[in-house]
Amino acid sequence: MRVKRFVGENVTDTMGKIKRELGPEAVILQTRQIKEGGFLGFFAKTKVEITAAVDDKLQVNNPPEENNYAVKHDDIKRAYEAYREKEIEFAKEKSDKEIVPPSEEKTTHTNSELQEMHTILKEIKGHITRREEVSPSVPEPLEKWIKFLTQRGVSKELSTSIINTLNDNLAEDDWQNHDIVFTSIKKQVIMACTNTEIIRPKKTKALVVALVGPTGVGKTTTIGKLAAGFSIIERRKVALITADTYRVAAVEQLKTFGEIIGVPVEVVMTPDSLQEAIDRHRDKELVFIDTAGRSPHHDLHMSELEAFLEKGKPDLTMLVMSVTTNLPDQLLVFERFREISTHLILTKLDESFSTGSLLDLIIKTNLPVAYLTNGQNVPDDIDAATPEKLTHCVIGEERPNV
Ligand SMILES: Nc1nc2c(ncn2[C@@H]2O[C@H](COP(=O)(O)OP(=O)(O)OP(=O)(O)O)[C@@H](O)[C@H]2O)c(=O)[nH]1
Ligand SMILES: [Mg+2]
Repeated sequence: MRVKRFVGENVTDTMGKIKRELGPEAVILQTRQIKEGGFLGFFAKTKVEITAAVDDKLQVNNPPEENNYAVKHDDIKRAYEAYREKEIEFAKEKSDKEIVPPSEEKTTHTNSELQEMHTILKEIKGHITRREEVSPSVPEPLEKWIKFLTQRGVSKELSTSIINTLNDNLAEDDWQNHDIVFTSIKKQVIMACTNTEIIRPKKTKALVVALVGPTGVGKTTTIGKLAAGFSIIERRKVALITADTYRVAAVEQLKTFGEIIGVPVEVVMTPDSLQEAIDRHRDKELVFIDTAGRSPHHDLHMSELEAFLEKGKPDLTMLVMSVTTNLPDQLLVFERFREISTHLILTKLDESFSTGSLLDLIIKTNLPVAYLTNGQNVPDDIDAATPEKLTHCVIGEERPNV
């Protein structure tokens, strides 16, 4: 293994040097900004220092053949990994230093939480009573299909309603025919999942897209995937603005990531500066706004977010939700974000075995689903949402043995 430190005016420059000297297999170990030159601390120039390493057996002395893409796929992955490492380091430092908030806020917070839970419980109870009163019973041969759907994560209420609808349209002779029943369920699910819509940038006007949602659901990672995909694969002019002022230490690394994929990154602290930053990027085709994760229980944080969005006026505001969150919590989140959300992005599909609850979520929110993410790898682990992919998540691809 050969490790070497490179210094340059900017990241693109320095990455170029690394590639020329160590070849495309070089791994970035660390990226940081340093001050060089100057006198008594004044007039020093900011430079970029990158420490890179290469396995001696892999080192290529000849420069790699240039392909159409200025940036290699692995560069994006490595740059984003470096950003994430920095962010995790920062989060750890922050939590080590964290002081417990004064008890007053804590009590209010818990009270409002309890109140919301109480309301939801009441709603659920009312629902169950109503269902017991009016729901027609399902014929015995079809009951196992309700079990199949609930095991996939679809709520009992929705599973029963799907099988009841199917019962209305199916001849009694077909109840035992698993292929016919499964195809019929699939048809219903596809129909419920038709509302999908991806981002379609225009050449003539910058499309401003904000990602919002609770903490840790994958907003920043998804923006990384989208920004890399649109700028490198689709060759679109992209800018990234982050309004997440809680991660000051990670911002430099995010900028580094942006530089590598050729996307400017701006950090804004106030709603006014968000508006100015968007105006500066009117020449782009796509402007992504990353926002800080917001707990739906925290009114002050929600109002801050709303203030940013009022000034930024994004064309699309995508509510990011993880499928690993349980349905009642997802619905609580949706209630808090519904006024500002235009689309849904569903994340962490790779982490859940019962993704059927997304059908409940899609039906209840009635928002178009834009993307599905299925892993931590930037830029690969993202798919445009389609009715077929959503259906696959809900009921699987193969007919089950019920
Ligand atoms: N398994 C899996 N992990 C993911 C996915 N998307 C994001 N993650 C991981 O989830 C964690 C949080 O991701 P972030 O992108 O920082 O989430 P965020 O919503 O920006 O978080 P905050 O800014 O703190 O609100 C990271 O470890 C990501 O790698 C996904 O589709 N699948
Ligand atoms: Mg984030």
